[in-house]
Amino acid sequence: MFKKYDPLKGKIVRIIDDNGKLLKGEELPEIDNEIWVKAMEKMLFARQADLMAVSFQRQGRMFTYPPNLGQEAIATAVGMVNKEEDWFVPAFRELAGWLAKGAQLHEVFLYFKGDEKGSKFVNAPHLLPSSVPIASQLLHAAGIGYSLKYNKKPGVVYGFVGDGGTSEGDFHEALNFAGVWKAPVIFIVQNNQFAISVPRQKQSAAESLAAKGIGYGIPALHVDGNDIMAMYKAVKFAREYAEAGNGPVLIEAETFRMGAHTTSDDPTRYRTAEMEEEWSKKDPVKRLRQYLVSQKLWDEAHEEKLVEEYKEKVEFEFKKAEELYKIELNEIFDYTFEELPPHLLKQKVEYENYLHWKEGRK
Ligand SMILES: Cc1ncc(C[n+]2csc(CCOP(=O)(O)OP(=O)(O)O)c2C)c(N)n1
Repeated sequence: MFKKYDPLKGKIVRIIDDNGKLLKGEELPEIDNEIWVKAMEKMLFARQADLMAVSFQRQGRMFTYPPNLGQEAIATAVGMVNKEEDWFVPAFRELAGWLAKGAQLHEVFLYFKGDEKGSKFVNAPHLLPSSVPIASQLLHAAGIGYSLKYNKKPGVVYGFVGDGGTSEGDFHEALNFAGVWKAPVIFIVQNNQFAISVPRQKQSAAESLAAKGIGYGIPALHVDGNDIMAMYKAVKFAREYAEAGNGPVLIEAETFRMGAHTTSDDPTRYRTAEMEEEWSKKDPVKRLRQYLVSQKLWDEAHEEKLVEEYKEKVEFEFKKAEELYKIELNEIFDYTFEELPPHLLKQKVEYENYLHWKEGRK
């Protein structure tokens, strides 16, 4: 596969076109069509949860949130390939993957409400919390991979990063370490064309981000990240390669963030409506939908019914997060200093007084 799709020769892994049709010279992965139906359901659920997360934030019920809209195929494909013993090391824009790994949606909401309990993932022991310091998570991914190898344990690690993250020192250190030690890590670069407002062309002079892997002796694939079949094929291949003891793989998944960077960002200030329009034709959900419709496995009425069910489920999970969201005043002050310095003690007393005053007004 590395030969057929050599990124240094400008090759990109792509199986279906923008209308969900099999491309000439390509073959569908050998899996039952029903599995694509399941994948479609997973992508749709993640999309619904994501859209509603943005609206909860707009209602003032949650803090800053990074929308996944348009990127769902990548983490969904990883979820399809994932095995229980594998480790998932996220950045912060891989909701479908966290859910595939066993995260409960209310935990995700709790995290974005600022409650640390949301990072515990009680049913997902091999899922790390979101990582906001860009690319720092990849060092953890490399370390976990090395540990699996050293302790002769099964499984691989999926380490996520964005295009901007590939300019960070941590990215290079992690790749160097994983390459030298042949750690079973699959580095997944979600190239969504922008790092906040910085476009991909200004991010790096490298012809592809996949090429950065090759620089470290890590074989790489450049994949159409909006083609779930291509992503599935690439991740499955990479998993087998890494698990067989051959070392890491880097996958550059070419995609587009259709929403804002976060709910605090306004993308109209740095990208054009034409660009958004162009990429909307490549929407991963649309493409799989078109494939499934052509196979008579999907129709509009079924999708509408599912979306209604998903809306209720997301609402239920969000209410659960709201009920669980209880932060005691002490928790804000307790964990940094053994003894609270006077200026913080003053703030704490002031805030306690404010809370008493507020209580008295009820
Ligand atoms: C070390 C570090 N520097 C800067 C930031 C501020 N920051 C948050 S997101 C972001 C851009 C990340 O872009 P990219 O890696 O392409 O991922 P994307 O957000 O597009 O998924 C930056 C610079 C940060 N969180 N951490």
